[in-house]
Amino acid sequence: METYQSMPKVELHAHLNGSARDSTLLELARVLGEKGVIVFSDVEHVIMKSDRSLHEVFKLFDLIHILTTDHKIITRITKEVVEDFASENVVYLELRTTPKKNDSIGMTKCSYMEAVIEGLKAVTAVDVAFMTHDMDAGTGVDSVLLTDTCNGTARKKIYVRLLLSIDRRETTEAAMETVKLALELRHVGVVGIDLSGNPIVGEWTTFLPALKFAREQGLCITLHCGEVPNPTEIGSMLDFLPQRIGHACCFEEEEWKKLKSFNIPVEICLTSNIRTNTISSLDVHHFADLYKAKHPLTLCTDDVGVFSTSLSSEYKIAASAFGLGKRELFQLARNAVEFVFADDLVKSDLREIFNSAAKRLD
Ligand code: 6MZ
Repeated sequence: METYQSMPKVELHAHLNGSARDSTLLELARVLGEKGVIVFSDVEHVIMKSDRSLHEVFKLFDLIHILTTDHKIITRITKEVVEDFASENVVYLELRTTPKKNDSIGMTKCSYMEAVIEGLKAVTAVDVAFMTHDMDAGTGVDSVLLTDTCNGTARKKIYVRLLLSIDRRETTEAAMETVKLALELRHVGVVGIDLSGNPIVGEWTTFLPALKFAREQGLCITLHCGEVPNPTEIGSMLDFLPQRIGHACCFEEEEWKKLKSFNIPVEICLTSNIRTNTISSLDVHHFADLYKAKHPLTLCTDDVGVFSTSLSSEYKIAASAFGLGKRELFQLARNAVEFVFADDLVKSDLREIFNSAAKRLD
């Protein structure tokens, strides 16, 4: 495990609220239990349950959203999630979250995102580079090296970029509002749009106008694609030519052909796919075929908290399930740099980070 922990890694598919620590969720549940808003013992059981169907996962998200409905809590969770990823040597994190509106507590999609950005600023354990002008204002490559050896103390650094998620329950107007917000927040590291949420809810055509607009305006797009069998939707999503897709579990022959011919990178979430029974076992997971075909792919966590995993664990699982060695996994992590939504300056810095790490690889 140490091998995978110490290796620099790139995380491109992590949902903010799904990555919250269990300990934080339990603490929040206890407080709401004391206030009589929820029954703590019922909630504790749901949070600690380890095996969940895809349907149960979305019920859990509804519960998590009850626990995290507060600006201060969003800030805290963001801070903790970034610290957790940085502590396992994730050098670039693309964190996605669904901006939420809640009139009863004066939360708008914009104030929700401000709370997320506060969380990025609140991180003290590591240096966080998230403003898009960090590079211009900084000293180039030196400003983002993995460690800063001034005063003899090594400080970790992590790049964070944000994706705003459109929930499949949303209307065209709500999706458009999210895209407009993303455009306003580009200077604080918002680089793209994700389409996620319960895959059996909503129609592709509802989100298409907002996604098209996002693309016209220069935002990058990643789509949750093929979490359930739905050939028509999968075909339309691939024809849209998103920069990346997540999961790609329930593809048929035709769809694999299309994916490969379009060369769209896939965000692979092994533990999530197995825990939700979207894929029956790692022996039949599409990672093996895509890897063999040299199709662009990247290992990701999806929801570290919900699925009790970490990016290092995902690497370890891939190593043992698919018989890959340390060098192959290092190369897999390194390849992910080419699929990040951040600009070329960030990419070239990340390449540098991997180049120096490669020299230390024995
Ligand atoms: C689809 C998922 C997901 O946005 O509140 N989400 N959507 N498939 C998945 N795989 C199992 N995991 C998470 O984070 C939680 C939200 O992310 C989406 C769901 O919409 C969930 O409500 P945020 O930070």
